[in-house]
Amino acid sequence: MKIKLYLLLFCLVLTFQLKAEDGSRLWLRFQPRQVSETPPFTGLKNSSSSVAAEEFQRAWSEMTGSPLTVTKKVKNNTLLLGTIKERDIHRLNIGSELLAAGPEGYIIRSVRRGNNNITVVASADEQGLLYGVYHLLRMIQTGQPTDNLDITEKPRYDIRILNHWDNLDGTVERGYAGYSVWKWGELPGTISPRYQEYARANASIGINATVLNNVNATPAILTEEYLEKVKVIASQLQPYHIKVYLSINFSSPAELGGLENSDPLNPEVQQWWHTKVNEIYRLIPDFGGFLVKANSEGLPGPQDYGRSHAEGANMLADALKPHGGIVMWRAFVYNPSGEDRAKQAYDEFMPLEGQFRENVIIQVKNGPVDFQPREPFSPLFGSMKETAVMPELQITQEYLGFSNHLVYLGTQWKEFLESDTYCRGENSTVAKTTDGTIYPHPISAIAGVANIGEDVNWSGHHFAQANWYAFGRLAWDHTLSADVIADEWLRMSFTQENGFVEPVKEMMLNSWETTVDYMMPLGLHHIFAWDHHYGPEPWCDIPDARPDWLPPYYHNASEKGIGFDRTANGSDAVSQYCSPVDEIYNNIETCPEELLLWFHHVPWDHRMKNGRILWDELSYRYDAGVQQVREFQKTWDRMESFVDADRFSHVQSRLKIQSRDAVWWKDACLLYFQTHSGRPIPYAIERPVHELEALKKIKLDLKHHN
Ligand code: GCW
Repeated sequence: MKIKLYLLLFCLVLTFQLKAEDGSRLWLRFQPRQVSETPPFTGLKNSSSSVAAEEFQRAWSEMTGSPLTVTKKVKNNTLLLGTIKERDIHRLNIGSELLAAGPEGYIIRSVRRGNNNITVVASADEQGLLYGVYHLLRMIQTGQPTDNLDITEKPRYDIRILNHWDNLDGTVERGYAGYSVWKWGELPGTISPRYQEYARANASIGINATVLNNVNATPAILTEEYLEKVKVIASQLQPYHIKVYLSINFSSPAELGGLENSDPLNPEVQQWWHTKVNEIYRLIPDFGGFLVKANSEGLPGPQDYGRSHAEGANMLADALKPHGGIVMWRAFVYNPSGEDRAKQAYDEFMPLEGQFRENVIIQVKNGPVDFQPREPFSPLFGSMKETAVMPELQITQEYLGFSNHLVYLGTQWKEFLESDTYCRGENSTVAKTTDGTIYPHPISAIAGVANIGEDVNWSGHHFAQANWYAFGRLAWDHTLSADVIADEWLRMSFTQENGFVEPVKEMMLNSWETTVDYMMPLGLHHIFAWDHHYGPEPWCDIPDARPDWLPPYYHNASEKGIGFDRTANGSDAVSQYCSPVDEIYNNIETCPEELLLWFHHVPWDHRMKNGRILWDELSYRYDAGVQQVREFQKTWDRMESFVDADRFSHVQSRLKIQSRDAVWWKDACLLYFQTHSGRPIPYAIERPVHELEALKKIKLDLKHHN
């Protein structure tokens, strides 16, 4: 008897612990345990969108094991889904509120009708209804009460868009989750079930647009053959209100159309684009528009013909305008000109402000250089007023340990979005200067470079899913805290047990600063290994290479000190910021220490605020990063009983890599910079375990991951 009981218990424990999870469902896991004893709903009355109703019903049956049937009459605990036209919703007197919330906004309200409690999810349009349903589901999934609701929501940015850097041969530039999700070879005939899964996941976090192909675009994407394929993907995403955009190659008229050139002022070129755009809209009536990387890193652009970025962008905008399409024109431009790379985008684009058409939006990376572990915000934010500007964030971890390191980016993005540009006085945050609050423009948008690939778990590292999730949530509402978003994601993706959520959330919230510490503390930047951007190579010096692609350009280490002098005495990049930000950065006493070596060349014995000299502080920071990753390992190992075995060991083994890499970074940087500082590594911290010469020999062949 006893043995049987043990066996039974053993089996129960086993089934609970070993239920394998591969991460493929992302945060859309509707756990049976998450529904309270009395189900809040007994029926669903649906007045319009079938997708919203289907999504709710699907989740409901996963949670309860029984279907939520559509009822004709509103009874107790009915969920009522409807757009503004629905008579029932009209009677609730929420028509004007719904109109104010716009087509993507929604209201969720608990109301009493006679003896019945009903929950209403209402919107002016079907899109909002779908978002409202996901909101309600999220509340159920995260264990929040749903019996007394009064919620009104609408998105902060109009366009919330993913940028895929996916090539037509199936590789993904800077992608670390396998090959592309887009199966160009199989399309248009074969439709991967993943397209719909992708659409659901994005819609559930409010993402409403996607650029399918790499900004390093080939003209081939605009051939009839490829447009037919794009059409099929678009049709899969459309029910979830996700618009498709394409990256274009500026030389397409010459390369594809056989024209003499691709000069934007050439009438034949203009005509070519008009015809091409008409062709696209015939196939895909809700097509969004173009994303353009031009005259950047060797790609063609209007400057090849002596024309400006504005002339190039406007030509495309004119072709798209009759269809309601837009141009997202990237400001990521820099040349080996002798001018500080960090200044070049601003120098190039500020003189053009106001010259762009209304359906052009300038897409600006968060920082002035290139998605470094930490950068100040780009000075184009706040300064550019006449032309709409949209932030570009990098979800894929090109410079943050690929899919090996656990780095939650919600904290990084919040720091950026809340940075105060002061361009319209205090509280002109990056978020407010781009979401339409301070500078109203016909469109507002925010982009994230996707970390999605064909890996079963979509993003390579299970925790990298949190960055996809966080991007969507912040694009919807940038006032949400990084903490709240991490909390939601953990509860939906793993479990609601606080014993798990609290320590793991703390780990997530610390993870970005930790990575900055072991990679590039105190404002150091771009000291990565040549080309692949994974490991450290601060010594890297390749003869004939562009100096602005080499680490010494950025760290300037010598026996005198370290850092890039961007003050008024140096490159004067500080002057691109509005007052008083320019003065704050310019002055070594007021410059935030987190950005010290970004803006200043600092002597090794400079006194930091905590009393340490710079060299010692740098050493302590690197070491703190290493120690912190070890803490993450301890935290995670304690979580074993809360997590299925597959995901547990996956994350555990990646934390081991992260831990080893952190030591690698620390040793490489400290041993190398020590050759300049000539000072001992403070004796209180852990000693290096590598030889500098051995580290210099490491050459990773990571080309295929790019
Ligand atoms: O950071 C650099 C990347 C390139 C990328 C480029 C860009 C798509 O290393 O891989 O190209 O930025 O953003 O255009």
